[in-house]
Amino acid sequence: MSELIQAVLDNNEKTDLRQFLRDLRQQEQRYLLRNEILNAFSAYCSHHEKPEQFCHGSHLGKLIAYTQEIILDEGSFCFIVRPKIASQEVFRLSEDDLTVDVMTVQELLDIRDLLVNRFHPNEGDVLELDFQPFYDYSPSIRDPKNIGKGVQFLNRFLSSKLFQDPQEWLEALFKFLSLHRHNGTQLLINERIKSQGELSSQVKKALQFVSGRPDTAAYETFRFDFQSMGFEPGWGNTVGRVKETLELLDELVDSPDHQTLEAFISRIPMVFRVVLVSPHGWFGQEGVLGRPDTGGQVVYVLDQAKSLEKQLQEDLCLAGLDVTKVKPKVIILSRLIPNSDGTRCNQRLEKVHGTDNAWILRVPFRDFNPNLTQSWISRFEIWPYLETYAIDSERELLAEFEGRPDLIVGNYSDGNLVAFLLARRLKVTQCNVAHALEKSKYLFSNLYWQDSEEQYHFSLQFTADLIAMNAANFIISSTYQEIVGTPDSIGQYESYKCFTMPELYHVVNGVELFSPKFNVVPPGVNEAVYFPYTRSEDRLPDDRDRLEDLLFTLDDPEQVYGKLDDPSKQPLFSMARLDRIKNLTGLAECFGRSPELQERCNLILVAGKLRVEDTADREEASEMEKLYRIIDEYNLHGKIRWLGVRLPKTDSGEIYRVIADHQGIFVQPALFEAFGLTILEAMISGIPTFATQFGGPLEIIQDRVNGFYINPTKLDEMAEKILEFVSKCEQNPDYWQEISSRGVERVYSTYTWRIHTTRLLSLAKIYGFWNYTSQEDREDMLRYLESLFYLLFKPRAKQLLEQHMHR
Ligand code: UDP
Ligand code: LCN
Repeated sequence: MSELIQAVLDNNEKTDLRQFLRDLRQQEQRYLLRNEILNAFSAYCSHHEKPEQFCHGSHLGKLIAYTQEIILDEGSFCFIVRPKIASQEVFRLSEDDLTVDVMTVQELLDIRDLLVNRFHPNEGDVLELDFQPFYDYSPSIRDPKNIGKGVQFLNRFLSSKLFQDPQEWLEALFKFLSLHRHNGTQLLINERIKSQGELSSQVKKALQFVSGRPDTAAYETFRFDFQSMGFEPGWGNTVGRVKETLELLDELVDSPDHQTLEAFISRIPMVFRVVLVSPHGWFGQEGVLGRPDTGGQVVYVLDQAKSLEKQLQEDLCLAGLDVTKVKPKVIILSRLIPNSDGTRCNQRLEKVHGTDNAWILRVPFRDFNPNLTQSWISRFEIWPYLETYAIDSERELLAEFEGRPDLIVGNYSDGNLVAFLLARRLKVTQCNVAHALEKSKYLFSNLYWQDSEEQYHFSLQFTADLIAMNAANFIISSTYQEIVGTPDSIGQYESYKCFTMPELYHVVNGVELFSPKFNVVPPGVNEAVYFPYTRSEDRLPDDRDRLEDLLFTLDDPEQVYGKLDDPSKQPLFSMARLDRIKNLTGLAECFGRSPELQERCNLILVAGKLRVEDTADREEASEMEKLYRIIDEYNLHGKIRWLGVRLPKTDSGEIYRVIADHQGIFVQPALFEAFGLTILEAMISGIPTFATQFGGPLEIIQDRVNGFYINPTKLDEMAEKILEFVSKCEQNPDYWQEISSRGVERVYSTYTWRIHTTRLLSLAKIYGFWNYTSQEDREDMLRYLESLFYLLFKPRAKQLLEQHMHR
């Protein structure tokens, strides 16, 4: 990048640069973000009548395109440039003579502090957090396009180790295989095989033994012969399967390669008991969705639990274990809320519908202040309760499982912190799922953290995030951009790389984005509930009629606000919680500003609640007020229906299909959406979907192929794009159908729970093996993280608890 700035200076563009900087000085703003920089540059180009070629093709144009931030300091400008994904360069450009100096991360963080008047050099340095040295022990990916494909990389790395140093690595593999037991029963190999050398020769013998038998013969028929050779259950349920597994091991010993390694490790029966940690919010199977803090994460975890149990049963059965005896178990660990507001959140144990052995286990927060801890607590406030919650949960989990779990998956910042505490105590593989990292959701949340601390407590949340993401053995993200963003915008994890929490700490290296711990494993959608509207044989006509009435005609002020003048117009539909970021109000405004759209469509919103007095959540209340204001301001009466209902699961599936029956359109207008399950639900139901271009939808949808992107910050452009579709459908009646079918195809081919859990279990096993072989290398990082937990997080959490005690 220094070459690019050099090129600007060397190529007669100096005057433009100087003039552009002078224009920036005229502005009041001292901190410009990418959008503002692009707008300022485009204003510069038009003001000076610059040709198009200059705006985008000049060296200056390119430099501007890569610049994420500009900070105006006294006498100089600080440019934060992102020349490629996951990399950042910072330099200072002096105003007088345009000299360029590269800045260190420390200087950058200081200047950010200075900008908000929180820089105090005379009081000594602020605490600096740097996790990089711990990653120096482990292998790292080189090419940013391979970020998020950690396991492929790790398999290559491990298989090359097996190749280069077979003695050490085969010995490790042998010891690892000898470890596996379930409920006291030895699996895979017994004490008759005493070394790696013996294992290799016994594998060849066993292969000879099975090779004369029919592939379909059951494992039980030769179990005892196998045992006398040193082999225990776990190799396969039939001769064919046992043969394949032994061949994989034989090949791994002789000529290791990454595919064989992955295939072999993925077959080892080493996961029987899984914990999915999701403490905050209302976690239940009915009547919880659409409440504050309870959205996609609950849907995700419940569906994942069901699919995991099924996959575990299938895998263990294929491995030759008797699943009626070796019953895999999945526990969703959540919070017990005594004042449960009509939900089952006050029940300790609840079976997950449609499973044999998946449960919701609810553990209460300790009763520090019954006024608070007996009821729902916002995810922003729960930090003080998590350590004791982890201690209590450990006891309950050990009792429920009658042993330790094999895998702990954390969800969201709080669940990941609890997963860290549990995994550390129980010595179990830890996996993290972020769902949404708040840091990038709230603009300047770190720089101005002190101003919003009372409401959001980001100092606790971001510290918890840093601890948990660094501690995790592996992280699954729903999209690539969740990790490292796009060429234009930084990723959610990337935003933890380097940032300041003024007067608290500076993070100079918050997480290694090139670490193989990152893996993209998107979620799926519950195919029993959400399926194409064309599958009429699976739809209940009564439900359809009832929901049709609810959506378009029912006159019940308790549930619905608004009556449609013409219910036959094409419905624009959206369903979300009334969070500011979900931006349902933006969609209403977009609709309000477009008379053409109002002429051709109705707007139908499912948004949980109708009345401000029914919510304790500040954001929800203010969004409701805003929505009422917009309806009045644009006089949308007769054109909009706002359903204040929380739909049971089956209804939420059918509601999308009814919208599809009406050739409707689904719009997801969020200002940012980490992933967006409603998009999968709408697409699989067959509704052409318009979704925000900020976040996960950018990867789910391929624009104009199986859906459309919208920019929710440009309301008129958004209305135009929807109108263009509506007009195209009017001209070509097949167009709606084409997009509808391609949306359905997209979900079935790429976003199913089966793909997700197969991948997740394979990762759990490979990272379990990697964890086993690299445990010592991780210990110093874990000790550092523990120090942060006890010395930084815990005292702050205690302060918050004291505040709570006085409420
Ligand atoms: N949902 C619902 N009723 C509502 C609002 C949302 O059933 O009133 C469901 C919706 O069908 C989806 C989930 O909640 O399954 C929302 O997930 P998404 O990932 O779209 O967003 P999140 O709420 O997690 O931010
Ligand atoms: C949280 C979000 O904000 C959504 O974008 C995701 O779809 C959901 O969690 C499930 O991961």
